[in-house]
Amino acid sequence: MSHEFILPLFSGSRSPEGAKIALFGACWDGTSSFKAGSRFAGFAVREASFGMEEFSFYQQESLLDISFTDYGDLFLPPGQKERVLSIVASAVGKIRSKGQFPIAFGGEHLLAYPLIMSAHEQHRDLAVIHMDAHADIRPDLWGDALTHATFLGRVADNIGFENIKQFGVRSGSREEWELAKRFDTMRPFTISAIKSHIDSLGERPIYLTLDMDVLDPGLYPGTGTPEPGGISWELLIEGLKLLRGKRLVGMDCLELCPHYDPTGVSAQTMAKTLRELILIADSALKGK
Ligand SMILES: [Mn+2]
Repeated sequence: MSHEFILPLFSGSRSPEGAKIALFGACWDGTSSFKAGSRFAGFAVREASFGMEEFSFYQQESLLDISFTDYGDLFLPPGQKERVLSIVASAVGKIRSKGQFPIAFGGEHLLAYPLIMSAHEQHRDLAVIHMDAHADIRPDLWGDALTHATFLGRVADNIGFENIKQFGVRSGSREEWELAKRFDTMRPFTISAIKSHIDSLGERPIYLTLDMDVLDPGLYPGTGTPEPGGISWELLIEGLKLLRGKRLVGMDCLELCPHYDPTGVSAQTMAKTLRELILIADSALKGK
């Protein structure tokens, strides 16, 4: 690699067409119910990636050995929810049609809806793993059925609650609690719970949707709906590593509002989580 010009690690500088893994920013915050600002996540993560070492101590692998690219951020106009959802659906569809493994990052969790539906189009027996502080299965929020607090309920409308498991959830409405109990969707964020669920899926295709607010807000304050009592970084990474070599077919890593964390640690944390996710995606593609 040339050292004459510095670029962020996630710079889009690697040849996009030949890459096996495609990163892209999906940064929009139109239905954020509390503190908006995740539309700025893409720039913050790329800036943070300037300061990131490409080698992972956790997985003993280097990003420099992985075939990945960063397409940059999708243009998602503020407001215009329906248009934004269709832009995300179309973009991820194109990435899938090139045979690339999509990893979306950045904005509010509603954007996972078209991302998961696109995976489901290709893989009808899809299983969804949801890591989040929030249940996100409300029938509606303030009269709107399609928001960042309801998106997983809409996924369930399409694929069934029986194909969804949630880890780390610690906040929601009474209605969500009852739905989660009725369909048995929630598990604690522990290594044994995640492992036993993944083992139970066998060879089924898996989509991982990761809301970074699953972390404790003391570690990750740069998010729109911080929720005390979250997990540690070490536990997140150990939990994610259980997906190595499994039949993953897509991932997202969402809900960074960089401006609420002036230290920049939250953006660093998302960048480093993406490093780990890229390595996990690569191991999934290799099946080991
Ligand atoms: Mn959340």
